[in-house]
Amino acid sequence: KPLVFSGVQPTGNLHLGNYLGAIRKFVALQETHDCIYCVVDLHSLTAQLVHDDLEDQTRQITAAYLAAGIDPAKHIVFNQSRVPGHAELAWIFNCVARIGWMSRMTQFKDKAGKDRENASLGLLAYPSLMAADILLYRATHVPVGDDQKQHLELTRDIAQKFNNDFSDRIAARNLGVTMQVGEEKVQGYFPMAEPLIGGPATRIMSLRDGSKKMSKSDPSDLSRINLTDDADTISKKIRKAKTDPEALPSAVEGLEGRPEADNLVGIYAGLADTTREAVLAEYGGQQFSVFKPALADLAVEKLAPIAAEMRRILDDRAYVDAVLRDGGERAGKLAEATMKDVRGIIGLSQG
Ligand code: AQP
Repeated sequence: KPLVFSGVQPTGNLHLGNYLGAIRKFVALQETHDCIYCVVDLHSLTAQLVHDDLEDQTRQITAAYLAAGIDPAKHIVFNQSRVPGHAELAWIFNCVARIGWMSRMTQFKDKAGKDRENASLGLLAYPSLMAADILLYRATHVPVGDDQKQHLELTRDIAQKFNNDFSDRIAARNLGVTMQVGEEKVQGYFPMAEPLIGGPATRIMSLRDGSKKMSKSDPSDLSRINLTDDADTISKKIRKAKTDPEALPSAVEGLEGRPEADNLVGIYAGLADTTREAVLAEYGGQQFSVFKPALADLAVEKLAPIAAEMRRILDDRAYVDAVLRDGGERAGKLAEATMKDVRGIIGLSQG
């Protein structure tokens, strides 16, 4: 089976964007793939070093994975810092990647803002750690939201440079696998991991501003629906969501130039597991005064059971910790096999 890896940072309340863009896809992929789902706690240090409750946030994300339907017995669920190979491989990738590659990343530019000199070095190197997360397991498929597409391209660049720079040593140790890169068949140690970005909800936008991504770090809580919001809060946030005065169009082309309307239709389609076309076939011509309550009902119907299950799981902290410990042990074995190969390929003395 192809191997899937993905992760979520323990940096605050999970929101509908994280759920529709990532976690719901994680759940679906379990049927057809071997999956490793990580709570990337080392990544969360890049933007904020000191957290009051990093362990609890890590448990929260773990509970969300489990409540959404990820099976930790069939697949692997763990937190990144338990497996030292992530940091070790990231260091090696820091020496493979070029500073220019990193400083061109839009996420770095957005998060570092104007005061780049004061951003952490970790924020600049974030994509290198992400490449290490994926390639430590030689994962081939990575379900993510659209915002991570550029980082996945960089992961492929890092894999390709490593494969090229060490091609003779990989071949000498017989560690290469043949893979298709574009038109060409090439040999390499690390696979060219593919992003899995698809469906109607790859980039959920803020409810207050259709040009900004829904984000954990937006200061306005009204901008996002948190997975833990209760029914009244969800309804209120959807009622207050920014829209334009027009009725919904009857075809998707009519959503062009209407980012807020497009976003709400996309959210409905994502939650109902259908397409924008199907949503507009039902609601085209209707006012937001009709569509918004229907969307709120759907969001509550889909999210309330997950929130309730998260609360139930979080009541048993020992269970959540045991899931992470067990997942960490299993991930650690896979990671160590890769690191042994990598140390050998590079020539790091292990004798
Ligand atoms: N708005 C979104 N729409 C669709 N997918 C999204 N993701 C995040 N926001 C959206 C996807 O969720 C996964 C986990 O994200 P993360 O927590 O690792 O990092 P992030 O992208 O930085 O999340 P946030 O919420 O936007 O946090 P901040 O505020 O810190 O920037 C990823 O697959 C991501 O694509």
